[in-house]
Amino acid sequence: MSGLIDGEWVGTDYETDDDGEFRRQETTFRDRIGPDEAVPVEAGRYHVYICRACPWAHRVAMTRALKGLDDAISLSLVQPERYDQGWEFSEATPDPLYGEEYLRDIYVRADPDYTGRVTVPVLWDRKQETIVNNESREIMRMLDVAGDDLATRDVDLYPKGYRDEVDTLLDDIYDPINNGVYRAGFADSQAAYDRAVDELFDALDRYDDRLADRRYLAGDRLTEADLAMFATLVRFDHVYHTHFKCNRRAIHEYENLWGYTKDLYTTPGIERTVNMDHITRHYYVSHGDVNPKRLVATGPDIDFTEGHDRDRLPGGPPEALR
Ligand SMILES: N[C@@H](CCC(=O)N[C@@H](CS)C(=O)NCC(=O)O)C(=O)O
Repeated sequence: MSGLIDGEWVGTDYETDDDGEFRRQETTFRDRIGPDEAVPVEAGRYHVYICRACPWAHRVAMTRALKGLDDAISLSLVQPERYDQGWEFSEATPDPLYGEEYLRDIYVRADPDYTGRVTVPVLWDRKQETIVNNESREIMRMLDVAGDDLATRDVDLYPKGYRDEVDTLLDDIYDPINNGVYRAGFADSQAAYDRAVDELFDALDRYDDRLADRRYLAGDRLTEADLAMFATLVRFDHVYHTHFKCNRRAIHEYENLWGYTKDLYTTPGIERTVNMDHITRHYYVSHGDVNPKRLVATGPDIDFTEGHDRDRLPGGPPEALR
């Protein structure tokens, strides 16, 4: 067990099961913000703690940026490197709410007896001084749907008529792709690694095909599923390919996935949520068991802004982003 046990810090190791397979823990704070929920939608009430390196947190940061929720929902960062005390605040990335030293202090404020991992993203309620939710998929959905009342831009990432497909896509890419890179990187046995890598590249091939005649995963509309996919793809060539040994192929070598990644990167609002310096520092430095010398790899030399040919496909970014 890592993270906190009954509010006491016990460390940051990742556990694998008897087969050497990495198992991600279920998250525990699962309240919802919404007009019919216990937690109301209110400007200025909520804060999100994220790390720019984290792909799960990235979904939330992108939703906030695309919908123009910056003034309504505040956001702050933790230091990208994570050592044995877990996520830290620093002079460059202070805790704006309480001036705490570690993110775990925020978890203990929410629940003095908290048992579980201390993860980002965290959605914090300033009024009740507690964590509303720490599950990225749910926070993304809350900001997207409930956050509509506070949004300054008409951007709907869970459009009616697409909802079942978006949910199916989010489920379908989670295990082999979003979590698949971690299953490869944190595997403790060759068999677990081989399984993860096979499933990952099978899924990437499948999605490369799917994107041949669709601009986005669900078709002509940009949706939450694209944000979830992009968060993994944009990190892939710099960290997952080398650090997590997902090196059968790089994303910039795929015919459609590469153009798709560049298309999303250059969608107004997205680029400012990507911090490749934080991404590389986090991965190469934080996992001492995977990369004991903690040297940060510097490549590859690829340009997410070099242009793409996705405009030929039907659809495009929401009007409000053009
Ligand atoms: N299920 C969570 C997972 C979040 C997660 O695992 N975040 C990572 C960073 S990429 C983390 O904070 N790890 C710290 C730890 O597990 O100790 C979500 O999607 O929000």
